[in-house]
Amino acid sequence: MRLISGIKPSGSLTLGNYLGAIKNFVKLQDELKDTDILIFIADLHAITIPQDKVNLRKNIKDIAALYIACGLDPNRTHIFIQSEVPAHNQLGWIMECNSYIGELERMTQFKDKKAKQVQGVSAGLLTYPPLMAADILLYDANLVPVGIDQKQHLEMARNLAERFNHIYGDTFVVPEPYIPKTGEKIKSLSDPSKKMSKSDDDEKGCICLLDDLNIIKKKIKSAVTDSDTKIKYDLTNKPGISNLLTIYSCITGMAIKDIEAKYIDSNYAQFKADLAELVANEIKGIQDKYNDLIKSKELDAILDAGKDYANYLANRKITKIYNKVGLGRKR
Ligand code: AQP
Repeated sequence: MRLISGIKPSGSLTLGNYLGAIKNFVKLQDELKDTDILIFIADLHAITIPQDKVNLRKNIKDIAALYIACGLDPNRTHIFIQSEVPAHNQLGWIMECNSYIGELERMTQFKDKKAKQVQGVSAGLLTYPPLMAADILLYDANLVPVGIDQKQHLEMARNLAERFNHIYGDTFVVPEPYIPKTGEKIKSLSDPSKKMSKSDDDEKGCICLLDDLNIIKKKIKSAVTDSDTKIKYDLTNKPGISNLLTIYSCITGMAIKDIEAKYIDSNYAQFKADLAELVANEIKGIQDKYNDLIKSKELDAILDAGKDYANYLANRKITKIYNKVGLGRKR
């Protein structure tokens, strides 16, 4: 069994990335003892939207350090940077050549990002899913933990694997998504109708793992709720408070029903104050470890080891794929 997933360094990591993705990577790492685990930093995906090169480099290193600070164990999980494994691009191109423009244009994320883009929309934004398929299929990964918003891209990776296997013969493992039950979509604190995203310009809506702890508390205390007073999970009528309950549940592991019962006689201010403390405490632990790691030589050594292992697997696979497609000379 092999598990793979990644996060793109398109900004500073958010509480959404942590609760919807990284916390699950860690849980799976600890549960799936016999599984080979690869977690990468998807820097090639980040440049589908224009990035400042200094920020991009910082975000890449930050994510690597945060992966470990959040609990990924480099002795158990291979951590690497996508652009340091050229076979991702090689297979990405083959996947693009097996994708249809119509199906790419139908992807929700492409439509959303295209709508938000003020300047020209890059071709890379359209061909993001075939590259993501390559990221997964290159390693014959069975299991891909992602948030619900990435489910459509994963479906596309499955389709591309099946399409390729049909044309060229059995080559790829068809991957399964793994979507966590709670915390699958953490919403913006200022507009709970939209997802909390690291590239969101609205700073109040988003908690970054590297935010000052007092600012984190303030953001939670001023999160948008409603004019009612009951602490009750109701996505339609109380999206703000439902989002805060989801965050509370993800941090503590408590069931939403039990949290509702705990706060039955309480008010929003008390609930938010408690949640602010919980989140700040959790993030403090992460920041302490991050601060130790970020300037250390250890981080580069971990990324070098991850790069070597990923290149070893990926190069073996790409040779087989080139032979199946008939590219170059037989190797
Ligand atoms: N708000 C969220 N709630 C739950 N899960 C989330 N993820 C992202 N935001 C939330 C999950 O994090 C993983 C990494 O995502 P990504 O960086 O590769 O892409 P993304 O989903 O586009 O993340 P962002 O933060 O929204 O980035 P931008 O703003 O650049 O588009 C995925 O598993 C995702 O589901």
